[in-house]
Amino acid sequence: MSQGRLSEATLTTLPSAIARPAFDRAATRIGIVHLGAGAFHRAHQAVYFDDALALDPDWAVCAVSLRSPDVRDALRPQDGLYTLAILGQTPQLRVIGALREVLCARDEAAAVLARLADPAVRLVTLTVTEKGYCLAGDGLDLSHPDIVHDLATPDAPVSAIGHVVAGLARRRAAGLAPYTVLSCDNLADNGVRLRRAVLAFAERIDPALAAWIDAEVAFPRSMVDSITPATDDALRTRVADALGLDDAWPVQREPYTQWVVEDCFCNGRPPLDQVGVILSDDIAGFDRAKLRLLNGPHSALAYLGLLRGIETVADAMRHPGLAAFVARLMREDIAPTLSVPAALDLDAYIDAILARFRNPAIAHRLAQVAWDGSQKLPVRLLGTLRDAQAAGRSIDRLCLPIAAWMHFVRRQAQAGVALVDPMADTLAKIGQEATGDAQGDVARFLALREVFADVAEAPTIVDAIERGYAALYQRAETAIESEAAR
Ligand code: CS2
Repeated sequence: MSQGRLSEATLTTLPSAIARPAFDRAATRIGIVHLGAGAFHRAHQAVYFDDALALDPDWAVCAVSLRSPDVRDALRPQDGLYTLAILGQTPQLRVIGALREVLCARDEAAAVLARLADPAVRLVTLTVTEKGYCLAGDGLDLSHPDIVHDLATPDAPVSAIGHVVAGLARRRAAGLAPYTVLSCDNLADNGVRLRRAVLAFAERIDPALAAWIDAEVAFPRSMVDSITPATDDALRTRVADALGLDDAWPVQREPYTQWVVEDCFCNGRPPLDQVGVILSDDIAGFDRAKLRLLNGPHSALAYLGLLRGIETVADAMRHPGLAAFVARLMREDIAPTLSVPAALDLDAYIDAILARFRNPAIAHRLAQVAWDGSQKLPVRLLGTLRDAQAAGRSIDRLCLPIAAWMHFVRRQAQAGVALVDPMADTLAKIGQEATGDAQGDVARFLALREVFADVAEAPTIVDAIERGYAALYQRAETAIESEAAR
């Protein structure tokens, strides 16, 4: 890389085809702290905030990584600027200017806490992934090491929950209004769960603070959607060529993007309704439909596709057996479990998701979707499975991706490949001990109550997973195709 670097100073040299911030960055104020400065935030919420800043300068973003300094180190020399590649039929590049500050909490703790206590900050948003909420079942996992740490030293938090509470405690002590806390992660009822976790934490360090949070702080629910493959060298090169400048960490996503937010904020909000966000009083139907119909099938494609040696979502959709399987899974097994808002046309929604999965312009790695299976399966597939079983419908197709996850874990463990999963050590042990005997192997996985809860107590489900596991063990191809054709 020998050319110049993207920054405020080089912004004016960009070719005219590259869109750039439509507002005066210097005139903006930081009004949002975002926890979890990963690619999804930068390709999704930050883009809506970038649009909103053209209408109201009060909502620039301070993006915080809780642990890794990588985003801070990449973006600070670029004054927070980075490129978004929107990859559809006609690719588009756009430089995003919404991030005015990028911090790493691990080594800039005081700056993060000061920002959370800044009266100009009125909104805290989060993308910390499922595991970042430190939940066990429906509530806060009080035995989680990060929570144990933060309860012992609430002024020096490491977890997202600890940060949210530490900031609120400072504001209350200073007589300031609180901020709204907005979860943007793929969890059903994300705001409700976050609120419960925050209150449980606050209750243990200061019941009066908990009562204040309970009365004053809003935790809207939200549904976020845009397929965002991890940044790779191909993207870095494409961006550098088009900009004539290096960008240490561009991000990419598909053209489709959706954000539905419950309209309850306790301290003002950006003009989200004017930049394409759907504000609604009842978003429960939207988030369930998205989790079950997009994320569930995504995970199914990941585990079944990886067993077949396929690398990307689009390639999995080119495999006739897998494509047919996933379409039937969506239409016949998942859709009937949903009660959706009148505004949502389920057939059209399913067609659109299948078309998005087929998008040949993005290389979305199945291995990326496969991360954190222990956290994703419960919210994406197990609820559907329980509902289908309770309604007396067939559950065989729904059990096949679950069996495929077990095989995926077994294969990685036996090949000595580390899993990306907060339960990696436990899973590796189960995977190594697996012998191929369906009953024994499946029983060891189902004993993970944190993942499967009461599923192991439903004999028909156990039986269907065992049959799926045995069929996949013998021949993945035949198992997928016969389920697709049933
Ligand atoms: C994917 C999601 O990686 C995954 O697990 O299922 O990140 C998915 O691409 C997004 O939720 C789409 O909105």
